[in-house]
Amino acid sequence: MWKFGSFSMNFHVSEYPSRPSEIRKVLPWVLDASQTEQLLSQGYTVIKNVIPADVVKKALGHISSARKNENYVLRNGSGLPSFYDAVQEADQIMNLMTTSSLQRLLESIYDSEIEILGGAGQIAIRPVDEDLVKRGVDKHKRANRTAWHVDEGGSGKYVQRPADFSLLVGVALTDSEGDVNSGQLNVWPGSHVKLHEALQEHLRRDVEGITPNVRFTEGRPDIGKPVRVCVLKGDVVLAHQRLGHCGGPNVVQERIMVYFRVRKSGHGNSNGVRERWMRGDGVWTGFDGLLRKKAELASIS
Ligand SMILES: O=C(O)CCC(=O)C(=O)O
Repeated sequence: MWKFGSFSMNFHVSEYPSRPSEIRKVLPWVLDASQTEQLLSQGYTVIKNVIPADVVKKALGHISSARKNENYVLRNGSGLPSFYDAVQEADQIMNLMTTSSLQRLLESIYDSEIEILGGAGQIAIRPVDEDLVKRGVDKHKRANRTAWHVDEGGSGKYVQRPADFSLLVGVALTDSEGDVNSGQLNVWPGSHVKLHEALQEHLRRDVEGITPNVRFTEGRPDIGKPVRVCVLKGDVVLAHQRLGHCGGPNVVQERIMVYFRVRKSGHGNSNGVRERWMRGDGVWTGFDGLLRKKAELASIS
């Protein structure tokens, strides 16, 4: 019994924690076996419920104010908003990474400190495509087999800079579930390996380094059928930089994601991941924590 003045209280103290399921709830910064396997083999995975609801709410409030104040420009072609740097670098956006367990989860994947390109998250809004709705297209139709892209390095050239980051990290601020097109990120499972090899082959053939860039924009190969990545607000999707992906059509309700482009600390150094990828090292070069987890899983199976 603990006493203070006239106030007294009983404390019950367990000898040791007895509910293992609670442990997973407070340790969400470690990928489980199936997430590890999916990330390695398919190039992407989803982690449920990573970002606390109040952090999501503050980010949404910040985005809503930025829209009211027109702190963005409309991108040529798509007409989608590109927010000013100050909006995307703001605490309400960066807190998605730093005040959740996300940063620690990423550090555990690389077994290293991480860097976030631009020190910012890209606010990606996909409104309902009213034209598609009016045309009454098949709401379930998958994206075209060659509609994918991979994100470029800072200069837009893979020849000198094969990629400035290694993981695309998408934080869902709205729900987009099910097999109806609701603006989900579309990904081509397994394409990270094929596209890494295709890029290496292209670079090997281009011995004089005269190709101005290797963007895979023209004549993109058919890399199969995409899948829609279904998420609820607060969930996170991780996708390897080489994974073919695209923003999917939306016939449901406005979809908002924040994308961080993340790399292992030292990625751009002379012997960093970027240079090792250039030399032909494998697509998981630098993902030391993930590779260790893979070895651990292999040793117990
Ligand atoms: O989900 C989206 O809005 C598109 C994401 C994408 O393709 C990208 O950021 O490269």
